[in-house]
Amino acid sequence: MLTIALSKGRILEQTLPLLKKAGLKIADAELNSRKLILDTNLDDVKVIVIRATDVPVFLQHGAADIGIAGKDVLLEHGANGLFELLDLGIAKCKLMVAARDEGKLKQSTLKIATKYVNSAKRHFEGKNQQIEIIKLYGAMELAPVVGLAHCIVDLVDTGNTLKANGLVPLEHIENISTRLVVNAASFKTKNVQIKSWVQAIEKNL
Ligand code: PRT
Ligand code: MG
Repeated sequence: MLTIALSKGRILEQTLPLLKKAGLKIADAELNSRKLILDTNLDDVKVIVIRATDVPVFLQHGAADIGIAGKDVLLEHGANGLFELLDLGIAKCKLMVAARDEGKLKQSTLKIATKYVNSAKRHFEGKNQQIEIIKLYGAMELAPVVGLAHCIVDLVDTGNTLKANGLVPLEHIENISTRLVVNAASFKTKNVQIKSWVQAIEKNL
């Protein structure tokens, strides 16, 4: 049995067609049900659809063999004991520092609102900048506007959300896309099965 953990939300929508091309189909009735473990057209493959941030956790504990998640989530989690096998090239964006203007970054202690605490720390430690992190779970763009933080670290795609809130992208941290990762132990014990899936997906990218 092979268990594949998918990130729900925007990544899921773009992942399903890739799986379908590789021969793995999930019926709409399954997707629209409230079931957490979904049957597929293959007896030996099941799919779980969970929050993106939970995907590396399930994999690390061996509760799933293959996972699909954003590089942002994997970087933030650390992804120890996981192998990244494929870049699916979907849900692309950039992890960036943004503020109302460049001057806002010139602080002895820079206040940063973000859900990417570890990635933000790594970025600013590399620049020897003293920081204070304010952990948020969403609507990061609001923080500089209401004076909660000097800047944010967040994902940027078109830049429209920043613009709509009077913010500008200032520093690039990482290019982000969706990755296929595997649990290292599964990769040993289910090597043939995993490799054939990875090749089937890769062939159709
Ligand atoms: O709801 P939950 O908290 O579980 O997660 P979520 O809302 O973050 O999930 P979802 O479905 O939005 O998917 C998130 C994943 O998609 C991320 O982990 C990335 O890997 C990927 N991704 C790609 C993005 C974006 N592009 C993106 N633009 N995730 C979020 N955004 C947001 C960004 O945070 C900002 O608010 O879109 C806004 C910016 O978009 P632009 O186009 O206005 O710049
Ligand atoms: Mg969401």
